[in-house]
Amino acid sequence: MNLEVIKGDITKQKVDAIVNAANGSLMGGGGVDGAIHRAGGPQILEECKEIVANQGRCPTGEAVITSAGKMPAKYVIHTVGPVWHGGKNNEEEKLAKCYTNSLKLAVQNHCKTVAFPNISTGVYHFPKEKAAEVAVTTVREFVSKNKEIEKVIFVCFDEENFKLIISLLRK
Ligand code: AR6
Repeated sequence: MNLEVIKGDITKQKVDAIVNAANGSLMGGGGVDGAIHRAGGPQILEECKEIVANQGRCPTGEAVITSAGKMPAKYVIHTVGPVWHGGKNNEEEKLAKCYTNSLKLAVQNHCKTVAFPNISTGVYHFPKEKAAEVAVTTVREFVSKNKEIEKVIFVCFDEENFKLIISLLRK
């Protein structure tokens, strides 16, 4: 099985790339974004500033890559999840794009192991059950077609997401 789930802190993962649930400014924030910038140190923000200077804000569903500073991972892939507005604004499609575009960037940078947080399920209020379905379905489809990715770990910070992802991975 190349899909795994753990309960824990994504900043501690020894993988090629960890994914950050960022916002379009790429200037940091709370939640997992804050934890990643704190653990990685100022280098990550410097690289984000350079990206914004070159290409502007990161649109929802897209992803960019920086180094991981002081964390054990090699890279941070910053993706911008959709804010939940009731489900009629293509939120599911946008969330799926976060997973696909992050994995595409991982492949382009020769990453074999990738860890994801539960994108959009914090302050962006995406319903956790729907978000877990999108995450598992999208990642499963991608890894079945892209053999370069050897392992994807869903790193859940809360019990509810952990249980949802486990039950979907068992199916
Ligand atoms: N490791 C893994 N998961 C974590 C960690 C951690 N250290 N800390 C929190 N989570 P959120 P969003 C989980 O709010 O909803 C930021 O301010 C958390 O339990 O971090 O995509 C950005 O700058 C939740 O399940 O991200 C944006 O403005 C999940 O990470 C905005 O929040 C996502 O929660 C993005 O909102």
